[in-house]
Amino acid sequence: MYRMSAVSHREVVLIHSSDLHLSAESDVGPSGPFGTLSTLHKVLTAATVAHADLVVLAGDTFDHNRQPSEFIDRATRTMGEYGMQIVILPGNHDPLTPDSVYRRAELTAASNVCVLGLTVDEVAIFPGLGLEIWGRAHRDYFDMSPLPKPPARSTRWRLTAAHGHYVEEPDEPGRLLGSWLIRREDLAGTGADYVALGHWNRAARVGDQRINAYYSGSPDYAGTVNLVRLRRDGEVEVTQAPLSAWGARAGEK
Ligand SMILES: [Mn+2]
Repeated sequence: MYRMSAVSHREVVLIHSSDLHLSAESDVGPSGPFGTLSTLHKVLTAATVAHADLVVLAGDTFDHNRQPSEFIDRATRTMGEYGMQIVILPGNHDPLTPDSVYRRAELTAASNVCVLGLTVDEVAIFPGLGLEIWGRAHRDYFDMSPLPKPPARSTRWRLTAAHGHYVEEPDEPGRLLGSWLIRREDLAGTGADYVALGHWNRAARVGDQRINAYYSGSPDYAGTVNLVRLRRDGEVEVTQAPLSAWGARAGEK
């Protein structure tokens, strides 16, 4: 039985981003469709500015799993430098295959980085925040359901992370819908206080009024991250926060 501790009654601040598509290629030429390490710096600087307790990266943090070890090390080091809790959901570009970037990284050594499906099972629990994050990692490149039936909630706040494609009208006959589908009822079924979605480049709220389900969009495309306040009174406040310029923190490299 979970007992709420006094600390769980303070406001919890989250930054939600996704689809950074970090790739070593981008550091040696025009960045093209890929994110650079500066994208990661910008997201984590925005989290620092917002005094975020936690950062959720809802999939496709890396563009593909064939990153050189040196690049993975630099990204991992960057995540370690910022210090706040970072929860990563592997997406369809960076799934937990045997050669996954996450299996090759020294991520478990960085205590502030949690990879759903790897360093924990499907739920990461943060007792000090009265919060848990449930999410199903992509484990290969095949279709899967990003939002199956969730386990029972064990903390005051329940967040869900999912990487897939939201479809408003799923039953149109003959329409090709693609993979990793998320439907309105899947969102409502999570019963979460906030659903952090990834896979779309643009930021958007989806589903209906029963649930706070948002795509953050890719930071390079949207120019923003989602700032989520889990307020003491139980309300959930979602806004888009601009990316801060990389280097806003003194001495940042
Ligand atoms: Mn994706």
